[in-house]
Amino acid sequence: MRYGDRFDALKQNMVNKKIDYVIILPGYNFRYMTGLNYNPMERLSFVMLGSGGDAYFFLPKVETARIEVLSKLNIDFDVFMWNDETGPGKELENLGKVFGNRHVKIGVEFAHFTLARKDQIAEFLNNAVLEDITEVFHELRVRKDKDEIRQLHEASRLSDKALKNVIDGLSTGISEREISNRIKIELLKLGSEALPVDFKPIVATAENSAKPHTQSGENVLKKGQTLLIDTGACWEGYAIDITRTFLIEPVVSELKKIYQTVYEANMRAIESVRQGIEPETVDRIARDVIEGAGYGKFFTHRTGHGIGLEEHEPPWIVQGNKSPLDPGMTFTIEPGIYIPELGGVRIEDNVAVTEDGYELLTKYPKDIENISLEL
Ligand SMILES: [Mn+2]
Repeated sequence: MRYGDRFDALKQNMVNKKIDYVIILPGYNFRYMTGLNYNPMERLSFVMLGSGGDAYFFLPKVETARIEVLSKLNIDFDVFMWNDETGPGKELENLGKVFGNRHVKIGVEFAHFTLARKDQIAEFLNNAVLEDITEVFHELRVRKDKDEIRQLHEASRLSDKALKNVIDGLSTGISEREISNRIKIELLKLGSEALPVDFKPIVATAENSAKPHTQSGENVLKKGQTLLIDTGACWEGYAIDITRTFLIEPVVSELKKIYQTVYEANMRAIESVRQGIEPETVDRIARDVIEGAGYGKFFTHRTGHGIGLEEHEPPWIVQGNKSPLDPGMTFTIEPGIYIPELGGVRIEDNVAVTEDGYELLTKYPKDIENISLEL
């Protein structure tokens, strides 16, 4: 049912933008439209939708089982299948008869539609003009429905459990990389989908935690340090993005002051979330707290980004973004202070805008008592 709705919404958008067809390659937009999650690698595979409501799945024969899933979507479609012996050429030619020599405008996702793909189907494209539809999909996906919010809640539950299990088993002398591996193992044991991006989990101690997107390495956990963990489970394609910074006692008082400042920035920004507010205002609220404490120049990134299938997606919680927040939008609030030589603190939560305010998706405790560890 909801997939049919998504097809209708896309169709409407295509009509408005005078796009005749879209071609969607396997990836998160393909998954959003069909629920199918697979990687055909070099084999040419896509769905093509017409603004008149016609749909075509172009698949290698080895993916025949996908048809069964597609047939439950409540959408009408034709299937074009090719096999490894003959290659996709002949079937592509057959599909091309749908628009023939007409000068059609075809929407593709420029970020995924490589020049190699374009070359592969150059003859099929014939007189077509290609247009980027990245924004069209961002627009379709930015307001999450009830099911999507539910997937995020489930991903959050798994994230919290994995984080707790790892923290409970922590001791000094363990390397960042080992902590990172333990989190991955816990997440997978709990049934999380394989993480969609390989930069997570970020586990960083001491000076390393002062680099917002650092790599986990050989540094071992010691008393007096910060331990920053940025991770998140993935459920049905929807990934949570949570960061907690732990203080390995005893720590110098400046680290506690920094922690409390980031905590306050995080809380104030979250509490400001409601429909109609501009993202740049939310960013400003977090920034004001940090600037007020004298750490402004150490908060070196935007306050947040949207979460969902793509993990970093609109809405961007950043200065200059004046597009008001709407119910269903989900994003991170992740202020941080990063001081070279001393360490960094980031506290990242995920929120969903609701009709009457916001809903906090990440529940892991973040008050200073709970994140101060005696190891
Ligand atoms: Mn993030």
